Amino acid sequence: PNVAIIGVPMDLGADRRGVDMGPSAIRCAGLEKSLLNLGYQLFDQGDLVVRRHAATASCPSPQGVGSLKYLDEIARVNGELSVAVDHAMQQGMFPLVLGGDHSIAIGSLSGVRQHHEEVGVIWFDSHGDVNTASTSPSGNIHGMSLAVALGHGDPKLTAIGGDFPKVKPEHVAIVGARSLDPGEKAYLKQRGILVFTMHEIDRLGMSRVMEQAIEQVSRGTSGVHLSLDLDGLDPGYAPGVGTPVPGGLTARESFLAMEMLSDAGVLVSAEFVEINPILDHRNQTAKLAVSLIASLFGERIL
Ligand code: DIR
Ligand code: MN
Ligand code: MN
Ligand code: MN
Repeated sequence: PNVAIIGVPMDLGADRRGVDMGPSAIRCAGLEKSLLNLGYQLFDQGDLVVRRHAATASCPSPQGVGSLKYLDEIARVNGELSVAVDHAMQQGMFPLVLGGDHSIAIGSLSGVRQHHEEVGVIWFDSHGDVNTASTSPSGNIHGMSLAVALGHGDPKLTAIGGDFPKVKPEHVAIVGARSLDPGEKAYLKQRGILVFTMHEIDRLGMSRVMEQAIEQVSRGTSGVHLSLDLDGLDPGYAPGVGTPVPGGLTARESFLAMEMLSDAGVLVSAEFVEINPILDHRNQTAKLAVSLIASLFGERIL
């Protein structure tokens, strides 16, 4: 089993510097060693290039403007990511994408879609990321990427890798939601998307939630993509994220989710996003991400 690592130092989708250092933080936390120990062969493709003109390269960057901030560069990078994921899968490798902000799910899912006509998605996040330009309170594209994958958004984004929806609503499960904008609630209800908010996780427990989530995204699909936003975890465990939301998943619940997903044997690709090392304590969040990745790739306690 070969793993292709693709780093995407994207921060334009969150309009906040620091999350561009995510791929380095995850590598520094020992990703390679931990996957090698599990018997995988790694092909680290390095990082895609994210172009920043002088103004957005400064720190803090001046606030972007408009309802789709930095649209053109985000579209360009996601086009490249789609191709990189496509190529990795063509070579029989499992693409492991390191963010970067969550706008990169657009390219990841577009790439996976080239190999799986019906792709399931576990969207692990405190947010829904189903805003569009008209519902977004921020104009930040990282809050729109799931909607784009479902076919709703600016054509420059929805057309990446082909002008069709990359995912169907019935093949998606959101896990960990606790911060949804009004337009997102309407969007999710209208399309009947399966959302396990913190309420369901508390009532049912993560075990039953993941059973149901995996069942939903596996039915009628040939592969499942995990899109894991570290802010799905409680900020007590994952403080190094740009938009922390209290009342989140514990490390234990998150490990169980990874183990169950791994045991299901349906996963074809994954991404870990939104780690911001300059908001972190001693790279704690990236280290947690590496442990979660290890569980996802089969590491067990005994
Ligand atoms: C908010 C925040 N819903 C927005 N979204 C975030 O700006 O659209 N997603 N942080 O991960
Ligand atoms: Mn997100
Ligand atoms: Mn989030
Ligand atoms: Mn179907």
